[in-house]
Amino acid sequence: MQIIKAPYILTPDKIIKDSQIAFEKRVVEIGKNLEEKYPKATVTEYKECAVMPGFCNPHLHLEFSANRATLSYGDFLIWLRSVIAHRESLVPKCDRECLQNSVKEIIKSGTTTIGAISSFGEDLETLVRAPLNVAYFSEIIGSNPAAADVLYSDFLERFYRAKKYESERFKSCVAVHSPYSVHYILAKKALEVAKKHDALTSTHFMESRAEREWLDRGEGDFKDFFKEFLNQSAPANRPMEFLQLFEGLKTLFVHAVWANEEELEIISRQKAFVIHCPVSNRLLGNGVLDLDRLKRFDIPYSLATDGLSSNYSLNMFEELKAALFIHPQKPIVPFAKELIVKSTSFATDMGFNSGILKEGMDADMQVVEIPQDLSVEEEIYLHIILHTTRPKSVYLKGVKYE
Ligand code: MCF
Ligand code: FE
Repeated sequence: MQIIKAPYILTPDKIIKDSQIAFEKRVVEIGKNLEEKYPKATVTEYKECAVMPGFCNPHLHLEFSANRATLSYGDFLIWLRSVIAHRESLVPKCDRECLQNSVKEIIKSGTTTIGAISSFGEDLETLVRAPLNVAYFSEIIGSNPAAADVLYSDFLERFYRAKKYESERFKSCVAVHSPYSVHYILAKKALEVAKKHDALTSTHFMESRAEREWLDRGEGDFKDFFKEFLNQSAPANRPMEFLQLFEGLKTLFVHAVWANEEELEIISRQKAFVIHCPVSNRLLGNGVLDLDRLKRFDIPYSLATDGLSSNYSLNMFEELKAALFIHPQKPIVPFAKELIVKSTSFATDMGFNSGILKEGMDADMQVVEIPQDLSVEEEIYLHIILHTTRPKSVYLKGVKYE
């Protein structure tokens, strides 16, 4: 048994002052005078700190972690063309050591749960061995029906290979890349596999203006792209039919910046989630997600970094800062709290016993420093976002990460 004493414990939505948390692999109790109750426990006191759950980063692409400045930013199609031009050299450049360093950086920056989109299965061993919670999304992609059988069997092989490693902290999940890049039948078959295994699903949905124009009218920047690369003249899906494929599943719709009201209605009815990646959206020229519109449709959202293919960092503190500044109309104090609450407790929404500090939940926690001069208690969430670049310590299932 261990006990941490700290001036603040954020559960995350409640602020508990001058208290203690007793834990083994799981949280045993939060309260005062726990040392007397558990005299054999090892006690650590953190002065001027807050204990809170680790972050959940539900959408990243670890295999693209070698990118710093290879890929072009500013416009979605320019970026996509640069991915295609460099993919074959960029992905192998992130070898085992690069993957492990990325995971280390993710944990050191306070993240204890991730949703990893795996395009090739190269990151499987690293993520199976890593000590954090992983929703491992094997990705299916391909709009050419002639290649569908090969792509589907390759997807199945990766999904079932990951399935062998399932545990309470590792789940094999399904990612359908997007409505413009996956043939309807291929998407349908992959999602039937997800249904059969009750697996979480994820898809990039309505990320760019180009995607909107192409799927609605077969026009825009994607028109030349599909002609050039795939000799394809019509979109692979109608957005509403694509969305209906996710009926009965638990889905993370990533980006959704350009989703229309009809589509949000379906996402809401499916009790699905929207994953907001503000830095990625900015770098790829995709605009800003309207969070108030999501609220009107009663759609829950959470924050993610996306991969280093469209971000300079996998640190959630950076993403939270960006979110604060990219939504200037949001009242900053309650919005800062909303950002911290969502990006920690989302681990629970993803089906892990993590993301909230209470009895019985896994002790996946981070300890962050609190400015000594904090005068208004409710502003603690804002000051954590503003003043933290890295937590002081991170605990995974009760074990301190060194
Ligand atoms: O989320 C970003 C932007 N949107 C789409 N895809 C990706 C992102 N970051 C990496 N990707 C991957 C995706 O998984 O890049 C490839 C796919 O394998 C793009 S399609 C050639
Ligand atoms: Fe992505």
